[in-house]
Amino acid sequence: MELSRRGVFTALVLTVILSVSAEVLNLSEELEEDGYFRKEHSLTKPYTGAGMDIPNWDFVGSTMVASSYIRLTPDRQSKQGALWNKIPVHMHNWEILVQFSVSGSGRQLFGDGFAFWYTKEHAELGPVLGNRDFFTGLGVFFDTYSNHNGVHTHEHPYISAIVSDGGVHYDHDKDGTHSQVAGCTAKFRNKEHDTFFAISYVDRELSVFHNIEGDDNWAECFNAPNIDLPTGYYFGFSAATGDLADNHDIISVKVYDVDSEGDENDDGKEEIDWSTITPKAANSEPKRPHVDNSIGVTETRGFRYVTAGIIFLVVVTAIALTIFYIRKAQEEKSKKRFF
Ligand SMILES: [Ca+2]
Repeated sequence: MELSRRGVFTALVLTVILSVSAEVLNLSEELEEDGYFRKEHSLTKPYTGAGMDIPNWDFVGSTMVASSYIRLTPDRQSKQGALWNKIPVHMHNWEILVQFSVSGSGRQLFGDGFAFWYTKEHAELGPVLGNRDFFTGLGVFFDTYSNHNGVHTHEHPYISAIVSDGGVHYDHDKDGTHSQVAGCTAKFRNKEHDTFFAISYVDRELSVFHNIEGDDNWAECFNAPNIDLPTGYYFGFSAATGDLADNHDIISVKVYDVDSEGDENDDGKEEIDWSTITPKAANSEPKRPHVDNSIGVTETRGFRYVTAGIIFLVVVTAIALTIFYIRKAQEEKSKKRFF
């Protein structure tokens, strides 16, 4: 049975929406039989095997496994936790469907958020929403707290993506938007109903969707073409709290191998070795220096006014002095005439 890319994605969406119905269980089984569902990269209840381990998954930091969720951080300050798939991903085209939950007691202030990863590195805690900085690969950020105290270009919570070859520093004070591929605002926190996101990477096109309103509607957050991601990297999730906190939970992960038209190209073209390409996004925002918020837009504008004022004073003084000396010279001349 052959499914088109869109068909597979529709199937995934249906799987989530109607996950309890027998019909969809059949669909899941069908996908699995056809080799589309990748069990080794997926995570469903019950999580643990015979012991406390989760088969194929590592968890580090504050991560705690409960019976119905995996909590990356509790609603407490200064925590970092992560959950990583142990098996490198050898599919070039994939789709991932994640049920998640972000909740906490904070009404106005909460943070910091969680991230999805597809990176070369694996299970290293750090400052980027619980993961290491200078990562190699893809990071999709679900950032609940705005660190950017200056002029806002978007509201939080904010979903954004960064593709890095290992040389991009995540600028936390700018919420990482300095180097983002694209992003969108999504109010996914403290929902009574189930919340989901889906990421599709097919034919070098990266798409992020969310389903957070409890009405079974999937919304496209963004779609970005010309994204290079090699095979052989790892899927992972991480989260962090700081002065502000939240529970960041992963409930289920479903990964699908997606057949693409590109894969079926048998017209004699040289085959690309996807394992050796460098992660790259053609349209990401160019690297630019960090500007500290203390010299924000207002101060910069103020500085410009002062500079303009000084130039104006210098010019006016020069004109006044010129007029003064011309007048003085004329007076001297007329005096000479009288005496
Ligand atoms: Ca932030």
